[in-house]
Amino acid sequence: MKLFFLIIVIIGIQICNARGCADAVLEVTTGNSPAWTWYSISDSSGNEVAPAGYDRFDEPNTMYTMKHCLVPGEYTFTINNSGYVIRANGEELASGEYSNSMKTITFTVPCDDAVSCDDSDPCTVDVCTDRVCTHAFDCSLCGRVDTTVEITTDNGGFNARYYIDDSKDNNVASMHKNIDVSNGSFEADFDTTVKHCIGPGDYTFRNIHGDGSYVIRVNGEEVASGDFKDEENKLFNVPCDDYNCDDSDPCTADVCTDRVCTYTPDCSACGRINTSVELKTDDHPGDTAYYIYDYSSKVEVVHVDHGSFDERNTEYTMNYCLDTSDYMFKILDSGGDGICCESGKGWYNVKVNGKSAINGGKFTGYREAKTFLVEPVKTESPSVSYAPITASPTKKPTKPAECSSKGESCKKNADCCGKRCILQKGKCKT
Ligand SMILES: [Ca+2]
Ligand SMILES: [Ca+2]
Repeated sequence: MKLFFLIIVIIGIQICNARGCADAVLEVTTGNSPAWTWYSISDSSGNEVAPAGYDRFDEPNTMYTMKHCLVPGEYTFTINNSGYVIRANGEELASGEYSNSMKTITFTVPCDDAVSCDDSDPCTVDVCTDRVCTHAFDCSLCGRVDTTVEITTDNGGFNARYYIDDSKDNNVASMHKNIDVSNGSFEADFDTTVKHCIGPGDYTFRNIHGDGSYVIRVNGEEVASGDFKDEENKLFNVPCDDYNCDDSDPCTADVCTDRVCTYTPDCSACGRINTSVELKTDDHPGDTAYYIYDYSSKVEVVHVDHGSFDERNTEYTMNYCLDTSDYMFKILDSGGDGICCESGKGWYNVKVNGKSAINGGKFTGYREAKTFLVEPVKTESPSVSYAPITASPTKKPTKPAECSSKGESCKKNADCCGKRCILQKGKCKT
């Protein structure tokens, strides 16, 4: 006679106090080989919200109780080598007898009202109907463009996935489709159309796993298509047309020309000053790094790490919009011999408003640091003589506001009777 010792173990207690979040209780009953028991819960976007890998369960024939906080919606639940019961706020949603193989099912956490259905996505209308949340896309709500992906899969369709990344490699949309194949429906094809709202710009469609094909349409117009292959990358563009170009960067001017967005750096748009770092690499570009920090507050504003440059003896230009202040520019060379001239003739030139502020490249050791001033463009009057420099309230160091007479003391490079104060000893000479 076989004796089953049923011990109840409670792990992973969470307090569900987030808005609309249900107390989901999962009871998992292990079999004779608890080491093989694992489960995973993914939301309708394919994001894993409650994973439990191997080695979590070690008692045979034991019921473990796990708590998770799940917002209303549809979930995919995969479990291996176990029996299970899923409850939300005490109501049983799904259950299954012990099975020594892997099972995948879907279950829905019900909603109470539209508020509990809020998916934080401004492009969807969130409604609770018959206790089920729906999130219908309405791209006009968020000023984005109606983009659909039509997928036709065949035998591999049980695990079709794709991702859409923007030109900065940020993922903006994705789809995972897991079909339950436990009934052996390998021959079943399925077609599906998935809708997204994405902004104008260039995108990469990456599909991973599955067979079949896809068509991407923007406002109903086909922009890309292909076969599902492992790791296929396909570029496509969402035109701007009537939609606003907006890269969320206040320091760029966003313009739609011939249905293509351009984002031109414009530091004046955000009240800052154009500062560029021009740099020519030497024979070891990976050795070079630099950063810029505010000299007074020591706050780092630019950080370009080792490995950011990969082309030898090549000129790079990096543009930044910086606030008026004194800054420290520090360049690093992990080779310890500067970027000139032992191996290649590298250099750097930091420009403020297009004019060189500091430059160099031939330094010994691992680093060189120089300070420079970022200030607004000096306003000059159309007359022949130099006008007093218009100083911003935070500009430093302060420049003399009035012209000094010949022979008087002056600061080097300051205005001095229509010329620049040129003497090292600081006397005006015109
Ligand atoms: Ca929404
Ligand atoms: Ca912008």
